[in-house]
Amino acid sequence: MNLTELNRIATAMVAPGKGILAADESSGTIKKRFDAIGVESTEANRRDYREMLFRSKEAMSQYISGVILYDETIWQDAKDGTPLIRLIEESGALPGIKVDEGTQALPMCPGELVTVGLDKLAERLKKYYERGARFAKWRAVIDIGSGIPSMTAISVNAHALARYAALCQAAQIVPIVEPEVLMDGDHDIERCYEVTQRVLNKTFQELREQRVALEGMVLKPNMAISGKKCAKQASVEEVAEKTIRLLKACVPAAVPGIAFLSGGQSDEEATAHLNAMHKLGPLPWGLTFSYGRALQAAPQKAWSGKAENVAAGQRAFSHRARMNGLASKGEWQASLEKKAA
Ligand code: 5MM
Repeated sequence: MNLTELNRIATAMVAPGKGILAADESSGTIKKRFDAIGVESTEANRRDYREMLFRSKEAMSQYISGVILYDETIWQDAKDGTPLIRLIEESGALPGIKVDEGTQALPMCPGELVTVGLDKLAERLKKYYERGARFAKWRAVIDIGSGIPSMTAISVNAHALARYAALCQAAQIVPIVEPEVLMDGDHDIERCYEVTQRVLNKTFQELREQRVALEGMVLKPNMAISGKKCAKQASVEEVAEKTIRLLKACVPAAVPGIAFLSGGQSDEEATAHLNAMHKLGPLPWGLTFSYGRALQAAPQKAWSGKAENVAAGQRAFSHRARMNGLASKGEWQASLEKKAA
């Protein structure tokens, strides 16, 4: 393992002004997204959609540091035969790959999930590296509800995240470690804070025990935020203040960067929260976005599966990427959204 190189990649992934595009929707998830815009989820449509994103020059060259791909996409070619992964490399962004194989019910823990995909992971990582992937992603899902999460679910998911991270580093791939505490539910921000704290503490304990080099990884956490159905929604300032307090308490400064998931926040909320956190600096790590929905909802709608809408889709993507790029430096203002509208 070359830790200097892992650290260089991890640092580039969270460079100020840039963030990560999570375009790693599995077949089931992309179908849901396409259903919402009335597009059939065929291999050609998935290719056309992702090709549109990766050929968005402004977004990709100025605001996107890396793209998380799904297995199908990393092997897919653009319409003109160029591998999609080459489009990403040519734009200057780093290609990454989702390597978890989704979740399964956790035995003895009703309503809880464990992420799977460790079997043969070493072999898969080797192939992905040869194809050009320089970082990977594994997502653990922790739900908040009555009596959950259990410490069992937190432990097994943290253990798997650390196993994955160690295998990545051994394969010279930077692991994005994503323990997502879901924002579905009616819990308040304090409960989210308390559960996320337990999850992060356990995750870093496992990472240390399994000898993962913190200098060669990126953390992808949720923010400390009110549940979607909570009657009292915390303000932007409260989310920012609590999230930074939580991360400072749990994430060692050796970690080069933190890149948030958006988790179901609206596009603008996700941008405003990141921006507000940067007002609370200086921060010990790079802090940016690794959004899926909050970067793609607008371009998906603008594109709607029509070739004549490609330019409009690219404009919508570039706008969101620029807004989040500004937020990653604390330079975003709500008025910039209005001007664009
Ligand atoms: C793009 O969504 C990713 C893939 O999800 P599935 O494996 O369920 O298809 C997801 O892992 C994503 O990378 C993160 O959760 C962040 O996405 P959001 O939409 O929460 O920013």
